[in-house]
Amino acid sequence: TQVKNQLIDIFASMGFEIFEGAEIETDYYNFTALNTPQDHPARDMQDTFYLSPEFLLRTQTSAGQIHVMEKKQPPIKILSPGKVFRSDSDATHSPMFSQMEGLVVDQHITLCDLQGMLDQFVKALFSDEVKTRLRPSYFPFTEPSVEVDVSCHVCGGKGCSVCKGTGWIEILGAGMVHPNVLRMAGFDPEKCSGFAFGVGMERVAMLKYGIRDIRDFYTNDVRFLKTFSRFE
Ligand code: 2NM
Repeated sequence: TQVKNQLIDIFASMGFEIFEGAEIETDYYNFTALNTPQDHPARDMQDTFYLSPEFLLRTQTSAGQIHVMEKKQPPIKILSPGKVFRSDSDATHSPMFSQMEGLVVDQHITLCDLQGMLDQFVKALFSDEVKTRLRPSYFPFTEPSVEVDVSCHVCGGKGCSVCKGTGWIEILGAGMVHPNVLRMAGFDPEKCSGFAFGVGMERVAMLKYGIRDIRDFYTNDVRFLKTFSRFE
């Protein structure tokens, strides 16, 4: 909750509006409208909790952002925090976790806008000394897609156990909204463009506070919870 509130504060100060969608979505909004075709591995029953052939537990909060794009005209600048569900479980993966996705759609939005905003974001989250690095990646709903690293906030980039000697830590995924996604939402990709990003909130909390096991967030061990009590 503390990390969620901090993330909301940072993005609200940049002018993002909060939109929390529904946890139950349709296959169309969670996958098809996000340019994830029927035979894509992300649709596999092993990853997704289906409630029926049509309904499922959303695997990403962007499902709700499609509803916003269908109802609103650009400029759109929204932030979607909330629970998401994936059939995956170990020390760094939980079948229920919290994601926060951001979406900006307007005329003349570029990858530079994304990079500049991400720079501001990580400086506000960690410290003014922290840098970002974009690596090419793949998501069905963005083109180009990038993975975003931050310089290690523990060693300053020299290399330590937290960054496994590399000086960099992966923090989020992002990219330019795919023209197919814009088109399906009713926009003309010749007239507008957008960027989007998604960050795992538990992952951010684990990095900031050195938490090693994501399951600690849901076990309700009072000794763990008390570490974060602030009596505010
Ligand atoms: C990510 C990475 C890249 C994303 C895309 C959209 C939408 F709605 F515009 F299609 N929202 N969020 C997105 C893009 C999410 O998460 C790792």
